[in-house]
Amino acid sequence: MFETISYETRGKTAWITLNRPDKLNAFTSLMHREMVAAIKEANKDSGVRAVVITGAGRAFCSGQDLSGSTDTDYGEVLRKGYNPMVQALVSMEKPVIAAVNGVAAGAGMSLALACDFRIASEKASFIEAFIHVGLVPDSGNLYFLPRLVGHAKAMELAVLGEKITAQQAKEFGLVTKTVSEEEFMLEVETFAEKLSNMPTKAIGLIKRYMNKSWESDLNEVLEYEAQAQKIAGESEDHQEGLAAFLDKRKPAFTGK
Ligand code: T3D
Repeated sequence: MFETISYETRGKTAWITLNRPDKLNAFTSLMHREMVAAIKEANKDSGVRAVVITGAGRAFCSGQDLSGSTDTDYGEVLRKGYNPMVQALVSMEKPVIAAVNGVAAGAGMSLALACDFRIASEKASFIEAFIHVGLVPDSGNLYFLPRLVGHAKAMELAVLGEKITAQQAKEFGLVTKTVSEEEFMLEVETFAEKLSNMPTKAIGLIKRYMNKSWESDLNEVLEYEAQAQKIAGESEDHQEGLAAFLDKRKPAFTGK
């Protein structure tokens, strides 16, 4: 179905794997289009309640393919390629995990930052590679990075472009957890399964309004919370959560 990525569902989780291992999964315009199609597919499939994005081979993603591009207007590359991908990820009201199996460089790091959670293999590393080719961080990197690590650290990473280890990324608050190479996939599967059994609607609402909160004042956020709680309060999962609490049993959420 896809040339540059693979897409499969396992249980309630959709797995999107960047699949150009000989180029360390570098982005091409086809990969942008395929990513958007895969994200939309996961979004519209009501059986999918968590999404994992990872890389084939030893890398997560090395950013823009520097070997084959004939595009000279990078603004258009971003508007047509990267930006729709980031927007599709952020607007998907399901949890998205970046399973960072290896190096995440340039726009590959941006892709990881645009996900809701990052689990890093001990072998993973992160590099704001843009500066080394005279470019600026893109694909939401300037938005997400300072929000995740704070302004000072974001400036340091973006301007100096030094590679950081998974452990450093954990210390800076970039990743949820780091896991040994041997346990990495099992840990990602377990984490995705946990998320996929949670109240998906409520997670989607948290994601929607937490993102909006960055551009809002307190009164707006208070109103967003009221709107979100009205929707969550009318969900089947809320009823199930209440019933399970009263019955002293584990809830069986369906995502509805
Ligand atoms: O349209 C636009 O350009 C604007 C948008 C820009 C967004 C961006 O992402 S700009 C930043 C682009 N990415 C980079 O600058 C990263 C370039 N790659 C590296 O710095 C290093 O490869 C890594 C730090 C990612 C990994 O280093 P290492 O030592 O583990 O591997 P390597 O030996 O450098 O790479 C292995 C192979 O992958 C090698 O090919 P070969 O020699 O075995 O045939 C290398 O050329 C290839 N490769 C790695 N990254 C890319 C790539 N090929 C094409 N594009 C790449 N980005």
